[in-house]
Amino acid sequence: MNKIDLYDIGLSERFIREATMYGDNLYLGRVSAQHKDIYKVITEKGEIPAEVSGKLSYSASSTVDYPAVGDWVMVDRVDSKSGNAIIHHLLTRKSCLERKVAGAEYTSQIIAANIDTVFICMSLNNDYNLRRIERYLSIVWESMAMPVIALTKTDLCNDLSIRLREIKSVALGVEVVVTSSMSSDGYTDLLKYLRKGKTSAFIGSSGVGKSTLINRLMGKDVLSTKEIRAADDKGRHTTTYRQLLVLPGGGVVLDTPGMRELQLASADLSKSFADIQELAEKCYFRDCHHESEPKCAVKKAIEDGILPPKRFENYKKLQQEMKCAERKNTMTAAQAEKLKTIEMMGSLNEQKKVSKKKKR
Ligand SMILES: Nc1nc2c(ncn2[C@@H]2O[C@H](COP(=O)(O)OP(=O)(O)O)[C@@H](O)[C@H]2O)c(=O)[nH]1
Ligand SMILES: [Mg+2]
Ligand SMILES: [Zn+2]
Repeated sequence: MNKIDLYDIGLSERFIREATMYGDNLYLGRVSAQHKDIYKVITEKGEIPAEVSGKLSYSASSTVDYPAVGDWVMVDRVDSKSGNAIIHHLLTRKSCLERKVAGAEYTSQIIAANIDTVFICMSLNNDYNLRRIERYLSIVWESMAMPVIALTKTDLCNDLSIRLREIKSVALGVEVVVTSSMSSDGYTDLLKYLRKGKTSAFIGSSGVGKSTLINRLMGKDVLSTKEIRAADDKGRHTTTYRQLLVLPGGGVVLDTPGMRELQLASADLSKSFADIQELAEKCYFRDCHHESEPKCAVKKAIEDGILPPKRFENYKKLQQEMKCAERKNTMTAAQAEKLKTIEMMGSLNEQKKVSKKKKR
């Protein structure tokens, strides 16, 4: 096996500096896949299976404290000759794409860590939805990665210029690329974001063509496409397997299969709705809810036809969702804290009992 240059797959000085804190007996690696408790980690000697140490697992208070795909970690070996490697430490994430797990009370899940560019994929036929773009943008801005909108299936759209104008009006200051799998150069606009050492993630509804795009970039079919068919959408999310792939032309990409609607774990509306936030500063009341307050600049903009009402409704909806998610997040932290205290008290009592017994 050739030696892998970890810089090619996203390593930077920042991680190396942090790694030196952990001494000489551990090695740097990047999580490339996860399957339940077993991870795959790319080290300088290749991709190896790994699991987290008991200590890391014990100190984790929620799922976000566990390694996720894209994470840089410290492992105890670089090859798998002697069984699974042990992941001892998780290095600080520079970006982190998070979502709320559908149906779960308050669990959020890391979709991917240390991503530079997130391609928000949307097809120009069935999946086209401006409100969804606003949602995805709010999530990606929060992640600290750079969003780029990748429109797919351009071949199935005959009013591209209208669509582009609509999208640009909701995706303020975000770059938009158009792609099609029907022409051989239909994905070349993505290439400028995919350089050696850069990591990109593809997110978007099932069936929009994420895997197809990645296969084109890889130059071969590494991902199965057409997993989900319109006619029987449900129950066909066979793969929920996320993996980092190293592109032949440099750069690392991550497919995110099997995701339904992306629910907010946290979001940053200040960039995705910069226009509304700017208007709000002109409201008469500082804490204006833009409902029935007098001299509301947001309501006025809607009346004047400057701000589309649907955009404003979506803003309110996402804001509400964010509040709920935040409430639930703080609840978890508080509960986890309480649980720890109870456990600690329990073990203290045990210790006391033991020492009392000893005295007698
Ligand atoms: N017409 C057309 N079909 C496409 C395009 N991209 C993908 N498809 C088709 O859309 C279906 C779903 O694609 P897939 O890559 O599996 O979507 P994913 O679920 O986002 O990974 C497949 O049948 C693809 O062949 C495109 O640009 N144009
Ligand atoms: Mg796919
Ligand atoms: Zn107002």
